[in-house]
Amino acid sequence: MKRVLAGLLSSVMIMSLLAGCGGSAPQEPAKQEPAKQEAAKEPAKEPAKTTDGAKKKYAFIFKNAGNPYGEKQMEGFKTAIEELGGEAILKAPDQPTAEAQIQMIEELIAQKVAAIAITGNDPDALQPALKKAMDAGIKVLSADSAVNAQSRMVHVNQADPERIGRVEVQAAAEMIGGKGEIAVLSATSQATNQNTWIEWMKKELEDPKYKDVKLVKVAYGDDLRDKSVSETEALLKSFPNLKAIIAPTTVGIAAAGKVITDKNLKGKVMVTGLGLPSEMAEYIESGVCPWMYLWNPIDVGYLTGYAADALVKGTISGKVGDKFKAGRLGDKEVVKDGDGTQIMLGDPFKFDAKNIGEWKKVY
Ligand code: RAM
Repeated sequence: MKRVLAGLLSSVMIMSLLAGCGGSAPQEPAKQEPAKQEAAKEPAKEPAKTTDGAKKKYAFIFKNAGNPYGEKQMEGFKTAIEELGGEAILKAPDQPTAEAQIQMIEELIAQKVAAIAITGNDPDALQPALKKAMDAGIKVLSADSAVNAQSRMVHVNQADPERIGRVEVQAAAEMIGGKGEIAVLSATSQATNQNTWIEWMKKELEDPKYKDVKLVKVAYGDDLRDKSVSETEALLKSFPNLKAIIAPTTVGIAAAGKVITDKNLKGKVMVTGLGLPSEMAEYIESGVCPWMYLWNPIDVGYLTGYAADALVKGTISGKVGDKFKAGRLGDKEVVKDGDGTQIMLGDPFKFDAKNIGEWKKVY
């Protein structure tokens, strides 16, 4: 069942997203690269072994420990690496800082891993450490939250950031009847993924149809549960007329859901954003969060594992047009991303009272 649902995700998500948004469907379908003639390359047959016969090591560093979303991503990465015959090393610092990640990168360089995949806590601060890793022959890629183009060979992106940002504003505006104060509860102030989505939220808000919607604050809960709770409480205190909170982080949205529930503010302050179905089901079922979005974090990790292996085996180098087979996710292609390159997983998927019962069992 789990696998069937996970597999169904990519095929049903565009339909559901478009069908489920009522009058406020996302602006544009994601731009698909046209199909190319050349077929994707099969991963090399030989298992991921070093010359002395030991399994090659593939590392994944998440933002910080204790985040169930990060655990799902790392679970997908591990599955992929084990399917490929390698050894997965999963790491996450206690605090979501670049400094803590730099220390881990240094350790992994000393361990002579074959690849480092990282969900970056800062777009630029990791550059010296990641360049050092690449100079040592380690294949480096980012996933979920990008590092700058000079610090990586390719980025694994969950979905189009423009769609992610715009759809969250559309949801909040619809929930509050197009009028009132809204706030964003984000992760850390340096997180590349959240900051990019927030930029797109602000662009969406420039549309005159949102003239009565006012973004009063962007708060940062740092993807820490307690801080996200206290930041939600502070928002409610500072903005007594607040009508909605958009949390583009699974930790933030779950904290906001809890605070709004505990304070009996259901229906008065709406919660939406990006949430993990298993953590948000109770708030979606109760109506505190009428609907929210996400992608499959297990698949983000799984795709990252296959991309890391394709870099290690030389099937891809991270340049536009490179193709590879990503296990059960099928053929994937490297596309442009600003001055760097990326591999796209899919589209954001809408979770609401109708489908949350199924999805909460999956991730
Ligand atoms: C949190 C993390 C992660 C982000 C999700 C939506 O778990 O910040 O990076 O992708 O939320």
